[in-house]
Amino acid sequence: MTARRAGALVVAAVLATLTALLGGGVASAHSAVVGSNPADGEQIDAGPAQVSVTFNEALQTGYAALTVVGPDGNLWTKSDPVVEGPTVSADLGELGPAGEYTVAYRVTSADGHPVSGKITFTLTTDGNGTPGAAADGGGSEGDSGGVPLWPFVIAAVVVVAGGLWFALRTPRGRD
Ligand SMILES: [Cu+2]
Repeated sequence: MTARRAGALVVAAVLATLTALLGGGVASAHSAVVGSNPADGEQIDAGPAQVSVTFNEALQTGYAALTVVGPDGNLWTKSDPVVEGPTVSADLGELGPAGEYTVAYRVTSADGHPVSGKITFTLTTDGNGTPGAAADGGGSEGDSGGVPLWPFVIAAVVVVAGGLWFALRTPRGRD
């Protein structure tokens, strides 16, 4: 009887914690992307002088990253990223082989949280640009940016399962 009650309390506490964690992750006001050049999914026949991603509010200037990786696996941005107001940009210029290019960005929101993501565009005509280094050698990991949530979720699920087991294993009909 007390064992079952303790188990129920554990389940309730863990559910409350999980709700707070998930709610906090979803409801916060990170800066959001409102546009880019090239636009996501755009088909272009030549690379623009600069690649840029624009957010809904001014960004913090620290820890920005912006890379363009081509279908050849090489880095095509020609400068470090520059943050100006709501926009992060980098020099691009003439591109190389036709195909899909991936723009990966990582910036620091006005609220201090990192925001990262990817945009792709397609180059329809081969260019004569010179690529940079191979992308997978550089420091641009394809991570999701924010604090990973899944370890907390897995831990919480394990604890909930344990609490349920604890609650349900109490012999019935012996109150
Ligand atoms: Cu935030």
